Amino acid sequence: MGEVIGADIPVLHMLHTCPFCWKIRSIAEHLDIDYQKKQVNAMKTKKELAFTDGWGKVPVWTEVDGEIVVDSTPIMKHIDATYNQGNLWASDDELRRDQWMEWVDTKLSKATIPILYGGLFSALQTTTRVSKLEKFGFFSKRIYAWAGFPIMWGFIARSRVKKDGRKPKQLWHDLLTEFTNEFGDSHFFGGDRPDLVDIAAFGYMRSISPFPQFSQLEDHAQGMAWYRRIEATLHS
Ligand SMILES: N[C@@H](CCC(=O)N[C@@H](CS)C(=O)NCC(=O)O)C(=O)O
Repeated sequence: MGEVIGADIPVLHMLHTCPFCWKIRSIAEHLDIDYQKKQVNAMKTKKELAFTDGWGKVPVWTEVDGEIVVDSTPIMKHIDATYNQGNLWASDDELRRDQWMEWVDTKLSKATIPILYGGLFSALQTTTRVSKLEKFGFFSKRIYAWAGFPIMWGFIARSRVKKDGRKPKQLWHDLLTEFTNEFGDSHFFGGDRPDLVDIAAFGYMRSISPFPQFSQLEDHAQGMAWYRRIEATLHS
């Protein structure tokens, strides 16, 4: 979309409930970056993101000079390098950082769908909430909330749950335990301060926060203590 070129602050094309977009919103709030959010129509992502040359997914970050950056982790690294001298990505132990970044992007990203859509009631509750939070046309909003989508998502989520063998809540609790145990007594994965791995992990977890299922994560004491510490660093 040509309209974003020439904006005087960077633009984030996003969906409100997209976990990858919450990573970008979180790093931008952590670094206190002034940017504009453009919520795309959930039924027309390909069309509204035609300017990305076939990428077609959110998040998309567009700089003031028109530079377009896609894919959430590369966008986070770009933002850190451009606005923060790369301090969040810098590490004394790059192997550990890279392994855990990969862990976050595979394990945590895959855990979001089962908790939101893993049961039929959950799927219905989630799609109804999504239809309120996202931009849709009048009719597609209703179709999205009540027709095929809960069933389709429920089906995808249930096959993931079945494959994993654990209940979605247990999966999240195990992942939060594994992640927070990795840095033991430190406040963050990054040590005294959150680094890019912390903020990416936080972004995935935060994407559950608009939904009632978040309460299932709130009783993981160690995970929530870490989550609240990161939340306290955000400028919103
Ligand atoms: N690897 C990408 C994944 C982005 C992604 O899958 N975004 C979804 C929304 S949560 C999307 O835009 N899907 C639209 C589509 O695939 O058509 C990232 O980390 O940014």
